[in-house]
Amino acid sequence: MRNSALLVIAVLIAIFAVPPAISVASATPSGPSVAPSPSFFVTIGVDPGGATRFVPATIIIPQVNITLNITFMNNYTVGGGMVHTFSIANSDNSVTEIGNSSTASVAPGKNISFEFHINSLTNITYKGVSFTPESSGQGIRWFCIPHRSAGMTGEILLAGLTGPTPEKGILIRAYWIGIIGIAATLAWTIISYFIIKSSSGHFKDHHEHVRKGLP
Ligand SMILES: [Cu+2]
Repeated sequence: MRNSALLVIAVLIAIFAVPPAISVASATPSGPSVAPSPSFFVTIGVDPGGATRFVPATIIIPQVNITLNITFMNNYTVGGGMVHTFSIANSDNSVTEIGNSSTASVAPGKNISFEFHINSLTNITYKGVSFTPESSGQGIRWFCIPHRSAGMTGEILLAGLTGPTPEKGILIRAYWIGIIGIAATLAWTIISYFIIKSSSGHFKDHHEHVRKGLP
């Protein structure tokens, strides 16, 4: 009887102790979104074949309220290369807020680094000035001033808006599969214990056998 009491206690401990451990593990991926204001570093180059386009032409940020630090490398120098800019316009296209200075024109073989804060996809802060950036439809448009008409553009997208995030579904599914698996195992252990205990006379006399030195 003392054994079965111990078993019940062990089962109860297992049921109540294991789920929190799993939920802590499954909650971990949501940690970064709790972080106040992280920085995100990206390097953008130009087409290695000399075409007027950015490579890559898409920046996917993991969240808004993030400082985006961009290094733009004008890494095509064949035949003297071309001068490019990395620019973001105000939403009414009247003012080019980022890149509207001589230092934003990047000569072949040179690169520039700058950063701005993305408060939301419709509000960014650059050098202390907040404005609504030109939209690309889903995100923020950036472009090269001399080659915009030739299609030298790019966009900043928010990860959650560009497609489904299957990771979360898998985690929740795995969590429930784990819980059901643990519960089934425990149930089967308890059932087996009582089936064996009630159907076997041998086990009832086990202590007596041990005392007599029998197997
Ligand atoms: Cu250009």
